[in-house]
Amino acid sequence: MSFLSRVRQLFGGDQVSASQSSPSANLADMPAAAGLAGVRHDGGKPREQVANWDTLEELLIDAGIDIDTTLAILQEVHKTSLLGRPTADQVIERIRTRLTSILDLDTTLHTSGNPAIILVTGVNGVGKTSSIAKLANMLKAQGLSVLLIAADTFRAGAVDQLAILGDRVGVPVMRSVEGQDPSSVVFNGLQKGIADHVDLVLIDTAGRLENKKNLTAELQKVVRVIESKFGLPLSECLLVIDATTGENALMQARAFSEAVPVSGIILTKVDSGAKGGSIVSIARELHIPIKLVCNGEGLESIKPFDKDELVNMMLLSD
Ligand SMILES: Nc1nc2c(ncn2[C@@H]2O[C@H](COP(=O)(O)OP(=O)(O)O)[C@@H](O)[C@H]2O)c(=O)[nH]1
Ligand SMILES: [Mg+2]
Repeated sequence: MSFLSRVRQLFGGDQVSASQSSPSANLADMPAAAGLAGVRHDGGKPREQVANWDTLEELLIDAGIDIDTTLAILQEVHKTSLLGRPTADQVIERIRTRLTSILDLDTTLHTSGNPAIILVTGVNGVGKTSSIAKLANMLKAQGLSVLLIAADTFRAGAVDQLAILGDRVGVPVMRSVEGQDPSSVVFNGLQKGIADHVDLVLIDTAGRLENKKNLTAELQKVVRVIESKFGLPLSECLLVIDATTGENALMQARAFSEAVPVSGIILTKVDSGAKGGSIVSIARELHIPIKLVCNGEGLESIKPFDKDELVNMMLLSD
């Protein structure tokens, strides 16, 4: 059932008050969440209505939004609802407005440079390598010449995977061997990219966050090589987040943005039915915009981020 339908159940339609409409009278038996104690002004309100706010809190958390962000959203929604009982549509509109404003960040993808350099990071399995192929395909269709650099030298098969995808897209790949220092692959790749006058270089990296210290050092060395050996700025440092990841996504975003200057997010697997609410937490806490969204396995399944579409996905999808 969608978020909207659940809220309709809780708060009723336009004309109906919360206590009359709620089919789940036993909601009143639910314990009030301690966390909202400082937020609520429940004095004199029916217990069911209090419970409705608790359930609303659970719905937001179920959608992947962290507790702090959930409380901040509810605080605002609740504040503006003190006069009279809000209807479901009013509650949804307030949540929609709040989510949209949190996601309202600059989503421009920077693709110009000499060459433009886009570093792609993220933990294993989130979709870095496939997103790079999709992005290369998209940028090639825009008339840009692209070189891929296979700097995930940690995982066996990672280089072959990128090479196969590069072939499919029709763009060259700077290969590496397993265990090679990623920054040396990037060095070789950039030399080739500059010599060949490519417009844009996309760099694939390893993502074993469980060995955070090494990964951080490795990524920082890659950035140093680009900036100091070539005097080139990073056009983008994109972090790939899997929409099916819950609260852990915020931890991933914190860890990577401590290591490298993350400029945007590629949100993958939105076709999986996940609500992707974790992205709201990331936007609110770290102000990192989503720049691209992937919704399938095909090369074409990448598109620029649209905040209204994502908010609809969170509120309207089952
Ligand atoms: N359904 C779906 N699958 C995806 C999407 N993006 C990546 N995948 C799949 O996720 C798996 C891991 O992707 P990969 O690019 O190898 O992740 P990496 O380890 O971060 O490089 C692969 O099976 C991809 O096909 C997406 O947007 N939708
Ligand atoms: Mg990969």
